[in-house]
Amino acid sequence: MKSHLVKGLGALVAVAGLALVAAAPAQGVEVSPLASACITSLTVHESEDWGADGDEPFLRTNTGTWSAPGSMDNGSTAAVNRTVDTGTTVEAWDSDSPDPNDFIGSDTVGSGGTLTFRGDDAHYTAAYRAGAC
Ligand SMILES: [Ca+2]
Ligand SMILES: [Ca+2]
Ligand SMILES: [Ca+2]
Repeated sequence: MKSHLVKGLGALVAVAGLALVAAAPAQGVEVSPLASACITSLTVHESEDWGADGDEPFLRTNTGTWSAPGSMDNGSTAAVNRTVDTGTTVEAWDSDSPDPNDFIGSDTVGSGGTLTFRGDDAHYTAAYRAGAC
């Protein structure tokens, strides 16, 4: 009888230990400095290209590259919906061919708001909010 009780306690401790191990990563995510943000949209206020179609914007982020679905002229907004890490840098570019792509600017992801890219006489902004997309 006693040995059964000891075995039972041992199993209980083992289960509790597993539960603690399983819970630890979830707590780690909550306090992680690498919080997520969601870039929701990109707006081209002033394009870099002079052509009638405007620019072919793309964003380089720490989670990969997002490309606009097509050309974007002044005043045009496209949905982005890309999750990035807070504190990382996002670069905006205009894709060109055959001449090299143009760097429009870079901005750092904070806790929510607007990323601003101003360079090469162009002006883009990207809206973002806290939390993953
Ligand atoms: Ca260009
Ligand atoms: Ca272009
Ligand atoms: Ca160019």
